[in-house]
Amino acid sequence: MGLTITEKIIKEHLVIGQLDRGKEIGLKIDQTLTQDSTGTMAYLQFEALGIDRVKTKKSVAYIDHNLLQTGPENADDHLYIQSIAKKHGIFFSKAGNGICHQVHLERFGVPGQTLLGSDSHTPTCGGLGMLAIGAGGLDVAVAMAGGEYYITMPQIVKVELKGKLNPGVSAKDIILEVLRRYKVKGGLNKIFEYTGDGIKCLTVPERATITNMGAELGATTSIFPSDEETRSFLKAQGREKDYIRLEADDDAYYDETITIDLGKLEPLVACPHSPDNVVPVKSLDRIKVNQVAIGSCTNSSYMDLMKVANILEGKTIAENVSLVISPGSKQVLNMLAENGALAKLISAGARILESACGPCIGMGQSPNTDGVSLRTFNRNFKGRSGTNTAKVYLASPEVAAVSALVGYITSPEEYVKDMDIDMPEKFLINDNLIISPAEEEGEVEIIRGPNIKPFPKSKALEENIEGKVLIKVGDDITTDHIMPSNAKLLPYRSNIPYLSDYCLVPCDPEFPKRARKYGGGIILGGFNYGQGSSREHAALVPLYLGIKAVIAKSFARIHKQNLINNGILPLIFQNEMDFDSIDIYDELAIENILIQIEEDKIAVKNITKDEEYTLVLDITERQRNILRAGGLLNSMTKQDF
Ligand code: MIC
Ligand code: SF4
Repeated sequence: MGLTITEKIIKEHLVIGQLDRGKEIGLKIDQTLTQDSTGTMAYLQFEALGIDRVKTKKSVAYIDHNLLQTGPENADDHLYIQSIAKKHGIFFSKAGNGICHQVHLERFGVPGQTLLGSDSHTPTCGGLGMLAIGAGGLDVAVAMAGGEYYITMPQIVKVELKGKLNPGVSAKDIILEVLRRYKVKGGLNKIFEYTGDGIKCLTVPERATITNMGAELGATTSIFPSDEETRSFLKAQGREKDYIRLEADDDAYYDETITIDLGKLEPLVACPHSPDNVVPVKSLDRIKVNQVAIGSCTNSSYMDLMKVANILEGKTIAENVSLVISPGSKQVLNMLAENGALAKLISAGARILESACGPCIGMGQSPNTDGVSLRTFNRNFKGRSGTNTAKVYLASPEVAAVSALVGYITSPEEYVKDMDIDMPEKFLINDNLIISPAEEEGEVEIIRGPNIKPFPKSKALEENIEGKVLIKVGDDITTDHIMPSNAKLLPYRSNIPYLSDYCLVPCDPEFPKRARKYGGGIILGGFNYGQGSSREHAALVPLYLGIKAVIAKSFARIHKQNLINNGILPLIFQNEMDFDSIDIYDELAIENILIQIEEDKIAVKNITKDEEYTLVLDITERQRNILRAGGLLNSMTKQDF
């Protein structure tokens, strides 16, 4: 039988295991990326591994998230990352060069290779045929040190795109349609492979919009073939030598197939507060917008912003709207500046922000109280914008630009007839903000600011686990709930003690105090606990607060691994109804865990209620060993590399 694109890449990179669906496999990683909000921690962990030079083909450290400098913390952390990069063989993309995923797509991604990034939107590079996966910082540190990365051999979903998009309908609507069908939990342990005649009309940046936001499905990743479109993109980026052709065999086996008729698709919007809450724009009833934000790693490419410039040309944004635009990279901003499109944006009333994540992660531009913000981003979780009462809608750049003019969320078809923006034959290439590593590691001194505090280390698994249930939360709790991020907190990503005062506060402001009072305990969660970001802080901070186990109905992929890497047990209910029997403050006990961990089933006693439940520890032998040792770092020795 033939192979899918995913299987072809996995076969080439398989170090451990086989192409058997559902079984654990270890992959060799060719490239890594980090960004500054997860990077400081990832490099502290890399240092703890004691490796001199990275062993990957290419590793890049980006500065793109923590760019508001309201105190010295962010600038200090950036200097730390820059010096680490120089010393250990990592390319360094300075602040101002752009969002990691956009820049990686433009300058580094290679079809057929593997990429591991300490950011959940790493799958962006799937748009050019790369197997690109998001992970916790420690997993990325291990990959930089030459260790393999483990995933469950996923099921492969074929997404067949047919026909051609109508004017005003774009790549964003394709991924919103997939989210409408699969929801935020539907992609767990799946890879979405795009194919069909419809992909021919999608440029690489448009494909990247789709693979980027595939992260919201909870999928392992998403991928497109590498074809003539990919070749033209790489050629226009001066990198044609990186091109290889890569497509699925005709007789490849897929676990599921879905078809999307592009001609029938209409402009869609994800309503508050989840990216899968998708409806047609036309079904909304004149929703007045206060803010329109265009940018983020999903929709800030040259073509996206050229469309926006064309829509805004010669017009003025509505009186009630604040329009902010953050171009994805220096390349994009530079090209818009040179061809005059930037002037069109400015003249229409746009507020131009630097090339960075910005409002997407609450780094400024929080909407007004109860405000409606329409964004081209990928996440609209409650509070993520920095305003708890804000209502955030997600849509394409076309919808955003037209709505900024009209003042209401508006379907763009009639405003954007014949607006095909061609991909340039040559992008403007100037890599002067990418700093190469030093030839010799000895030459470089590491700069450590006072904000960098040691990270917590877990201890080997104890005989018995006892603790109170410190919080009970519902379904789809995101890492933004567990470890919120905003302009005030992001500067402390290298300071776990400081962050610990904010853990799970959006769910219950008393949680950190309670965790301290009882010297730690247990978290109780619903389905899809830990969805969203890859931030390891959502495990490191609970570890610091003494959390020994999280019991949930199910876990999101990256967060589950982050818990294991930090020695916290991720347990699921065998019988979901047991969730209802347990209350906050109940005292739970798991006895003889060192013996119980040999099996999948774990018995837990509710001492308060005198009940017993069966929990499931759905992990591999390798993960069991990590838990026994008290986390990944404890379980590794130099021989592992
Ligand atoms: C996000 O979009 O939530 C982030 C900020 O990029 C995170 C990484 C982080 O928390 O630092 C992600 O998606 O992994
Ligand atoms: Fe940055 Fe937003 Fe993309 Fe995360 S989702 S990498 S915060 S632009």
